[in-house]
Amino acid sequence: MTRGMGTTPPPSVSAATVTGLLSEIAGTGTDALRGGYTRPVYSTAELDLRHWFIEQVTKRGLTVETDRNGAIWAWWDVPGGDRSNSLVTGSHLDSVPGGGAFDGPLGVASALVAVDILKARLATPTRPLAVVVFPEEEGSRFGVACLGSRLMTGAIDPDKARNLRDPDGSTFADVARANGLDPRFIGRDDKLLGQIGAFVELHVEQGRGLIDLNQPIAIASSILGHGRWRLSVQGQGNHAGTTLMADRHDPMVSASRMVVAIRDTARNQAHARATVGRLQPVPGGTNVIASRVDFWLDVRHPDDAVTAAVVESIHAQAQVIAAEEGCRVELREESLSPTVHFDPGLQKELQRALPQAPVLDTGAGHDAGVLAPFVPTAMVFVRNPSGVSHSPEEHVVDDDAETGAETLADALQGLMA
Ligand code: HGY
Ligand code: MN
Ligand code: MN
Repeated sequence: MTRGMGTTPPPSVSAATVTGLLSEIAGTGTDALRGGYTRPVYSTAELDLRHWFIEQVTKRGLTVETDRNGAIWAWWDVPGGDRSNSLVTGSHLDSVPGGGAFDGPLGVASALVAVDILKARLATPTRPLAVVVFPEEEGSRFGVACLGSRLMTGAIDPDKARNLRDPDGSTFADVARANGLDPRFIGRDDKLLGQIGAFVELHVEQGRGLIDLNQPIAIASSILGHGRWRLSVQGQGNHAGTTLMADRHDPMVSASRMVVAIRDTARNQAHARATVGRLQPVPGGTNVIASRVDFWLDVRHPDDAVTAAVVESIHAQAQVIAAEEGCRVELREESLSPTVHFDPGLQKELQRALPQAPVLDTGAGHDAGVLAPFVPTAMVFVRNPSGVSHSPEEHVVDDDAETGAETLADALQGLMA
């Protein structure tokens, strides 16, 4: 891997390493049941990670601010403090249930080490630099992915956000208020958006691209369009022992047939991906025929019109299945993100700084994808030798982790020139 800009100071100067920083949080939010990490936004685990981040950036002399939507911004200001045309990097600290150690935290830890490297190379930044941690990137608690960056860009209606509920029934407004935000003021932040000259997010690769290319680092070209829909299947709850098979209207059977139909529909559509990873029977008793089954559908495709057509076909099939089973089904869109192509100019700048890095698209959503329509945005991926993500198996080897941080520092320095 050739270095793009400058030479990295001897280890003694940038004492922190990505691996070392990640080891500091390795015990936070571990999930004994699922394995891996469960760090939903504003949970004790995620709050501990927020405190860790604030400690780290304070140690680096950065100015820490939390915005109206709960994102934490750590600024390395230029003399005089003008923040226009700033360079922003960072990622998220929340996780999916049973997630890996790197999805989110790798981007945050790499940004911290990149700041160390840049501080060793430059007395003061020629552009203001900020490290940001966005809340609820995974949407694991309130159901909408990238909730923090969607609020900041106005991509979600603040009222809809305030009324989002977590599995316990708490609203985002209540949880945000309990964590120091004023829910009346969540929403688009033109001032903050206007300050961002470029956003570069480093992230663990969540596929096999870099393994097959035998490269440690890639530059992102695009993010597959993706959405989430909730299907509620209404049947007749009843007793498992006294209800004859012929007399049943079992939503669990309907939902199960629908899940297989979803798989078949996606299999028959080139480049489509459809997933049901979460299913909730009500009431959920072993000896009870469910009265209702809710499940969530995740559909992705490079062409947004095809995503819509796949969902429409799934909905039509679900209605036929429900009717055959004497049930009813309702489908409701929960979030939708169009396919995003990153800023070509920024991508060229990164390619100049990282001449050997291949350019890859991704099927995973990111805050960078939400910001892309509003500010020049780019992403850098770090090799994941497991090729697996949203799972405890997700991995990054130490050398690649450090290469990622140095690459990020090179890229940021290139954008400072
Ligand atoms: O779901 C995604 O693609 C991302 O990991 N939030
Ligand atoms: Mn992520
Ligand atoms: Mn993720």
